Amino acid sequence: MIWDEKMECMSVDTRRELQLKRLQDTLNRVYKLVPFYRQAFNQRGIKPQDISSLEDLRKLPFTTKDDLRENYPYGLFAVPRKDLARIHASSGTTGKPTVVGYTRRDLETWSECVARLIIMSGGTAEDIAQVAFGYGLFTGAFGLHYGLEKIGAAIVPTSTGNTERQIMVMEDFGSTILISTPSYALYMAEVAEQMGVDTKKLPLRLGLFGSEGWTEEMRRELEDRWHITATDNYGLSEIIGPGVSGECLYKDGMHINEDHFLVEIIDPETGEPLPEGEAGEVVITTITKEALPLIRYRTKDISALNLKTCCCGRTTARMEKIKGRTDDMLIIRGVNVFPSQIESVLIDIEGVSPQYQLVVSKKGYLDELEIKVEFREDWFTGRFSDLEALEERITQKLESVLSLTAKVKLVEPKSLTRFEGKAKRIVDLRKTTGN
Ligand code: DLL
Repeated sequence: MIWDEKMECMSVDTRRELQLKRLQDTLNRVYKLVPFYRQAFNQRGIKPQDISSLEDLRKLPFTTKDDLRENYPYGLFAVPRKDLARIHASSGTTGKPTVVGYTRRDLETWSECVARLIIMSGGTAEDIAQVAFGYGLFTGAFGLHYGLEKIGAAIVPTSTGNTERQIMVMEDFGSTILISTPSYALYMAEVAEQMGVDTKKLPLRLGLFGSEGWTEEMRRELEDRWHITATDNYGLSEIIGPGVSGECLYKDGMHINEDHFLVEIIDPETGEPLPEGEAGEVVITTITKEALPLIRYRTKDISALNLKTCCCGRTTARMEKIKGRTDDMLIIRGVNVFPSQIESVLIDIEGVSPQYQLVVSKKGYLDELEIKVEFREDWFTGRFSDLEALEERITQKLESVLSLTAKVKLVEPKSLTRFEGKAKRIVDLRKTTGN
């Protein structure tokens, strides 16, 4: 099923006309209403009317997270306070959060965008959807909540945490959709197994996972453990929250809601746009947002575009699963590696569980990586030599697939920290180990 056939399946040319019109409207608004943008455009000698094609987008300046921080909390808003209907924020690991605002119409746009992605992953009005994202300033829970409401599904707003209770609710209420981060879904599966719940017997049939990176291997793991179909969806608070893009059941890239967001892929070093298929940094321009329109926002997420029409009939461009973030890339002895590449290798090795932690430290001038990974309980025979052999196998596989030299340390099942929201798999000791 398609939620908004007109917008999701329109011809590419018609969509481009609509996008250009909406882009021009947005530029006029920000130029008039947001001093930050007026100044940034003036500095480059650009007036909104100079943008006469979508290709002209590249003439516009980027917006970064630092710009939002420097204008904390409301400096980039384009509406008066009285027109705000909601304020959310993204937590951020240090300092102040990034504050984002919505008008009534923005909330309506948000619901529509999320409704589309729920329908495209196979959700229906008959479903009972358990929302195990944290309700609060985080956009994940409310965003999915509104989309579910829009399509008429029944919502079970469990929020995060109290995992045994989550499982009990899932079993007793008969949840058919689980909504969470992939890492929390994995933890929940472990707890369900511990509680003796047979996941095969549950009515759960669909998992809508997002908000953090996860690999195809992790998808397989979650689908096997829960006996569900798992789809990916992407978004970020600054742009709207969840609802920027999502997978249909072909699971071949995430359909972008292109009538609301223009997505470019750029070379993060030079800032130049990259052609279809090439991986680079995702840059997003909002073209319908009222409260917080953003021009060429640099997300730091790495993906590539696919402009071909999908087998599902939607004509919207798709973005590949996020490969990592520009600020998450590790450089270990000259080898560039994303945590997702390490995850792909680990999960595929027999005896290894998908629970891992990457510890980065500094020895002299070199970065060193230690990979702590749990072995599987059902694999371990009790022989120490088996553990040594497995460590050796992992080390070799990482070398042969990624040319990565890392110290591998197998740890006991359930010994690493579990996560209820976004997983924190990298422990960076470099700041504390000198140099
Ligand atoms: O995580 C919005 C969201 C909520 C998306 C629920 C999907 C589902 P923030 O907390 O602002 O917003 O974090 C945004 O999370 O820049 C990515 O680095 C990462 N991220 C979000 N979705 C995905 C995904 C929400 N599907 C940041 N795959 C983004 C990989 C993702 N990373």
